[in-house]
Amino acid sequence: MEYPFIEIEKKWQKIWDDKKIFAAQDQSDKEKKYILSMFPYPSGDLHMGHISNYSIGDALARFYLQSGYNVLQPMGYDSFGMPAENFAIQHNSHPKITTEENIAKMKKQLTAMGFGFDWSREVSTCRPDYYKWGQWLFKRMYEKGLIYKKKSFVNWCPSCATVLANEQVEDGKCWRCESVVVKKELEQWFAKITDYAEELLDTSDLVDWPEKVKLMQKNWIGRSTGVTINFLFEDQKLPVFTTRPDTIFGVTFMAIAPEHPLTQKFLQEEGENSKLYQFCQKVMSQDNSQRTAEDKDKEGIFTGRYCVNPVSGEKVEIWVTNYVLMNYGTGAVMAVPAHDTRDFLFAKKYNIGIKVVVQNDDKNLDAQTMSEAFTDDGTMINSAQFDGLGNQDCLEKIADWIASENFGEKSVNYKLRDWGLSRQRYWGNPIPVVYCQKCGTQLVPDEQLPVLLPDDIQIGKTKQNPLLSATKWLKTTCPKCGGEARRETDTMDTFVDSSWYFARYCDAHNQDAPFDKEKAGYWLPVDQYIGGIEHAVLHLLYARFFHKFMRDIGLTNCNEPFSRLLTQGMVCMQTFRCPKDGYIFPQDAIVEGKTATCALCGSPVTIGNIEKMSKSKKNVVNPNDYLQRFGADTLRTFVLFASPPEKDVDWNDKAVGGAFRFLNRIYKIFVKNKDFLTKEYSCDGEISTQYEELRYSSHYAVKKAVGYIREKLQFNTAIAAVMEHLNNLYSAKSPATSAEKAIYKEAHTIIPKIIYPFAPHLCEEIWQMIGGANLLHESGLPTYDEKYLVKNDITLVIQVMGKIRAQLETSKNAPKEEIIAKAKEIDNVQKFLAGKTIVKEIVVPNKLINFVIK
Ligand code: ANZ
Ligand code: ZN
Repeated sequence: MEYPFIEIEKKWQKIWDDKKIFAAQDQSDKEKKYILSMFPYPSGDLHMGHISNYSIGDALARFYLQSGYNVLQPMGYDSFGMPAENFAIQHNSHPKITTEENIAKMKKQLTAMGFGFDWSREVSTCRPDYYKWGQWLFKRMYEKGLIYKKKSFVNWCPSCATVLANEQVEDGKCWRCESVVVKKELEQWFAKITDYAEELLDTSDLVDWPEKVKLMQKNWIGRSTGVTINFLFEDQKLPVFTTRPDTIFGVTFMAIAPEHPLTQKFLQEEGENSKLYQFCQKVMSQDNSQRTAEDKDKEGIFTGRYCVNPVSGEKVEIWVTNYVLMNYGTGAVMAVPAHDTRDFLFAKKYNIGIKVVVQNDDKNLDAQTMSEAFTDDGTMINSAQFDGLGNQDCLEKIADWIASENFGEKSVNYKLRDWGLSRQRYWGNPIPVVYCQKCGTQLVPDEQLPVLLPDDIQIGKTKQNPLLSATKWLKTTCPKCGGEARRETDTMDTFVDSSWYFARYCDAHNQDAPFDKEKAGYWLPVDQYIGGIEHAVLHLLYARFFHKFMRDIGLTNCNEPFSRLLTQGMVCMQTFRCPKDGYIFPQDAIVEGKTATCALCGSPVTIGNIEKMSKSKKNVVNPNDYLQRFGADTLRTFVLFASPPEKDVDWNDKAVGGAFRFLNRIYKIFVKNKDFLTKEYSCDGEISTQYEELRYSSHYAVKKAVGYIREKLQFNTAIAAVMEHLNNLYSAKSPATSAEKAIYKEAHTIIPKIIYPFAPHLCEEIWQMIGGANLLHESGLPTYDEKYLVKNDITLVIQVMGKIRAQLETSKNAPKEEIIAKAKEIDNVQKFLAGKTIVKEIVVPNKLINFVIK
């Protein structure tokens, strides 16, 4: 018989909902806990990644509810964005309609999983009551000089027909569709995240973030300290950024980017038929990662022009090269082939001079014969007054000297670029700006917010932004002169929407502000944030930036939005590949031992790796199927039991069945002992050893489970502890005395209390079955007593051939072999055993040992 999970789960979901047990109180005497899982993009179907993410979040939220906290666990939808627009185009519908449909579908599934969200705070980023405040924040940023518009070369994905942020380009490809990204010069809106670079580097308030994520952010921000040195071209300054001022006397050429203003000037002088022009065109069509890759050919062209090294007074050739990027430093590099690998390769290729200025202390370098750049430390040579010093010492010395001589100044550079947040797509938050012929760029006044996204548009007809053809919407009036004006048609990157949603949850229906300061002050920061590692540098960096900005305009008062972060592992599964059919679904692979055949064509199939579930590899399972077969509690218990939350989960049907059987066994023993469990028992009477063991088992399970959840978020260990305890419970004999009955009952009641965060429906059901007062979260965490975790000592009688010879004090749980060995060592026992052979030991547990000898 299977336990009736369908009825049980429906029943308790309704009770929780009716009693509003997940409604968080904005004011409370209890301590607060804000548990947040990253909100989903509403695709319409929950996938296993969501199930795992939200099972972790809900287990924690329920655990803290049980522990007596005022818990906030909200949910919403990241509902603007290109996928929604594309989905609507495919389904010949409108994103507004399809998005709301998908949200309804997903909410149903989230509810069916029994996740305890405070739905009264639901936010959906595509609804005007939310995006109004995104526009409002955009304006505040603009007023603070943190938003600006500039013409620049941007990453353009031809297939998505939009601009991408640097963070959204991976290996030169679009993070979403993997098309090769090209450069396009466009007027773009930017947010000055670089103003916060220094603060974002400080991770001291990120109490419990994975080191890996902190490091990824640090590398992404990429702080370099060095010197900006002003080379001279005619009477203009040509600044370069270098981290190696100690090599200033070794400069043999100047390398500048094709996009550099000086290059642009040369191009104007030489015209479109020049070699320089052709070279620049070619390089500019390559993406940055291609241009800088170590293994890519260094290419360049001599401009025929020279500049002057301000320090040495030497004349150096100016080259335009592919490996210098415009968007780092100053877009110009003082090239030192002797000590920089890229410069060395370039100089060798184009026969440019090499000058050693840092001598290798182990083996003298010769500029003529050296086969690679010397990038280690050594002694300064050919460097005027610095000769003979260690080059490390000279980093600081030369920097100081350069500054004092006015050749340049010390400077700091970041890899981090300002965040380009214009998107040329329809389904996003309109940028609250209008353009007036007379007054130029004007912000839409606060009273007119939100700028509503028009509904009556034609999408999917052309690749251009549909807003460009929304003629009625486009035409507006200038807030300053009242004359005719045109609306901005760019919409905001959806990462803007997700950069502050965690704060909106604190006060989701506020009509006068993004959220109330006091409410946000109470709830923020998020105590535990849970989501995928893929957001390590995108969302998590943007959100930290926004949060700090909101703090600076007085909306929040803490420094960081998320004090703890858990990046959950991925749900993985075996892949199968058929030579004819490509990847095939696991159910189409007939596995026998270590080989498999394709059920579709009979070919031998390659059993692949266990990999992240993905549609393209066909190794996906649909949570709905499992929900119907086993119920939500099994699904939740399985994903949490399979591995610690930050590790990958290997999906495996057998193990899911195992989780189901475990829950069934719990249910069965409660049904069987229901009548017994509703009565009360006193502590009178004897307690047998077996019952002492059972009591130990209960208290041990509680200690272990609660400890592991609270300190390490290791739900798997907690579940394993209960599995072990359940076995002990099943093997206990019927209780004889009242005291034993009390122990037997306790051994049952701790189970729903421990398992509640994982399988809440089943636990409420059995709790109610045995007359538990209240709902489980109100009944508190299970408790244990250290006293019962100390194993009692016992006294054994030691006999030799049936005659008492000694007594032995020992722990009753000590292994048999150990006890026998100790007994043999007792003097009065040894005496009788000496010179004899032990035939056997007769052991009466906890009572005696009798040695039979010959
Ligand atoms: C001279 C030099 C000599 C350099 C030497 C290195 C070694 P990080 O550490 O990443 O900040 N550089 C500066 N701007 C650049 C740009 N726009 N594109 C490509 N390369 C650029 O790197 C700083 C170093 O990268 C700078 O120090 C500069 O080369 C180069 F033996 O200057 B160095
Ligand atoms: Zn105007």
